[in-house]
Amino acid sequence: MSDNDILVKNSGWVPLKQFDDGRDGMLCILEAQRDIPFEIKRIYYITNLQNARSLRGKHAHKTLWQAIFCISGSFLLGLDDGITRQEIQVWRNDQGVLLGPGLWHTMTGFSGGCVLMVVASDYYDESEYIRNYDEFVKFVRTS
Ligand code: T46
Repeated sequence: MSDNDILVKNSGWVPLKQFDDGRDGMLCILEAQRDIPFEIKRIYYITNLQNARSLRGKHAHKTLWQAIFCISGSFLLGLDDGITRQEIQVWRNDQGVLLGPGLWHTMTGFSGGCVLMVVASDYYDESEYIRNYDEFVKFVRTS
């Protein structure tokens, strides 16, 4: 087991196909139901993260599957499945992280110029979020 192994449930690394064209740049490709294990219904991205003290996430989803990619820079992804907690440094733009249901996640420690992209299995639905940690613990214990 390496320091980089993802141990929490409903997660894991999502490697992408990449073509390194040297000084002409790097091409990364993401295909639904091939590289991403679900049908993609929504894509969003997060920019203008001011500094390492910026904080996003602090919630879990009841049913949604997502994969998060760090297109530029780096950040720290905190993952908690109600039993196991871990923190992962995400910096490779050809390798995302799967964020499945029942997984409390936080994003912190953003480097300058960090840009995140997320692909999601469904449209935005606030009723599908769990934003309270105690509710999250009850949810994972009963599901
Ligand atoms: C997640 C992490 C990785 C919308 O109206 N539509 C959308 O598709 C999204 C993503 C957000 N919003 C609204 C809802 C809130 O009023 O934008 C506001 C901020 O959303 P949220 O607090 O969920 O943002 P993050 O960056 O903390 O979390 C986002 C995703 O929302 C979330 O699903 O897992 O990125």
